[in-house]
Amino acid sequence: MSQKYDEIIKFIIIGDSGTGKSCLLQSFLDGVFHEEQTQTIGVEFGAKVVALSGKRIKLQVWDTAGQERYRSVTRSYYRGAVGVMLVYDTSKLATFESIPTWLEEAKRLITQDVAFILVGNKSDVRSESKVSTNEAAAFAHENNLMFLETSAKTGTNVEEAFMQLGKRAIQMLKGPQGANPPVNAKSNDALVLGGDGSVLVMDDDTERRGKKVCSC
Ligand SMILES: Nc1nc2c(ncn2[C@@H]2O[C@H](COP(=O)(O)OP(=O)(O)O)[C@@H](O)[C@H]2O)c(=O)[nH]1
Ligand SMILES: [Mg+2]
Repeated sequence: MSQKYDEIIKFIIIGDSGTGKSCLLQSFLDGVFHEEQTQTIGVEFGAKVVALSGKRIKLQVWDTAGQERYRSVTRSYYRGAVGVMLVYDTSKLATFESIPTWLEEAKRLITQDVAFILVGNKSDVRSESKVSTNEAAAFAHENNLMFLETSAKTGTNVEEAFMQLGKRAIQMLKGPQGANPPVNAKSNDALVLGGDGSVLVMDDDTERRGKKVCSC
């Protein structure tokens, strides 16, 4: 079923395998955490219509669907993205140390303006080797990224992370003087507008694909 919306924008989620990317997407879409997710429930991407800047914005969020395990996230995955969620696991330092590489890769492959949010997921996990919040915040500040710690398990800050990224992306698309607004997509599910003006063609069947991507 397609919901009515004014504009549609593409987000992508990147970061090391096991950081909770698929769970974050699932939690955002459904508002629940699937601890024992079966192999068929995961999605490669999902969409949700949200109210932002007085408009109904369809956030179409792409999940790497396991490609990230082999560091083989394709160029087409990045194409047209106006928002990037960079995810690390707050209880695993190595996943935070990978963030600069993911950021460079995204900047290299996305040629248009794009908004970034750094997300430290699994904030519910108590760990002695927890990634320092201050250090992550400092990295985010230096690199002009927004930053939030989330838990896909409890739902803490999940909605906020997507909404903040949405707000920043919309502001960016509109430009400082409201110039360069995204073309209205009306209620046509077949178009995804990229920040570079590219149009990706979708059909309703691809709206939510049932492949194994989340083991949460
Ligand atoms: N405690 C906790 N576990 C999580 C959270 N998010 C994901 N997980 C678990 O982390 C594992 C990897 O999650 P998944 O979404 O498949 O990671 P992905 O490889 O980045 O897509 C699964 O076992 C999840 O149950 C979270 O916020 N808290
Ligand atoms: Mg996944």
